[in-house]
Amino acid sequence: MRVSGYLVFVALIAVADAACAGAVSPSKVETNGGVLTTEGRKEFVFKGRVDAVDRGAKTLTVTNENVEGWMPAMTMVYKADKDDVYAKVKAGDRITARVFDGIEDVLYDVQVIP
Ligand SMILES: [Cu+2]
Repeated sequence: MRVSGYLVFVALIAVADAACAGAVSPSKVETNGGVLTTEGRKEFVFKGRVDAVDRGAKTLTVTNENVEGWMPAMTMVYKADKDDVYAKVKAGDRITARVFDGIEDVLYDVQVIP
């Protein structure tokens, strides 16, 4: 059990790295299953512009500003922590969100900037 759990963890990190490098496929990171939790992780403020919303795949393509210590400015595919985000956010919106160290492709508490 310990070994298989570790392998799952490594696989998830590999997927996150691929997403950060610009891969366009949606992340497989499972945040609701307790595999990657935000507990104890350093939090950062994320700001960006939504380029596309895929309501079927449940992903957001966002061009983010540099987040010092988390991720440089880039355009990549993110998942939201809650499904209602895909209905309320549209291309062109500017957003803020909370993001966490070691979870590089999930946006938490997404807010549209009025
Ligand atoms: Cu990235």
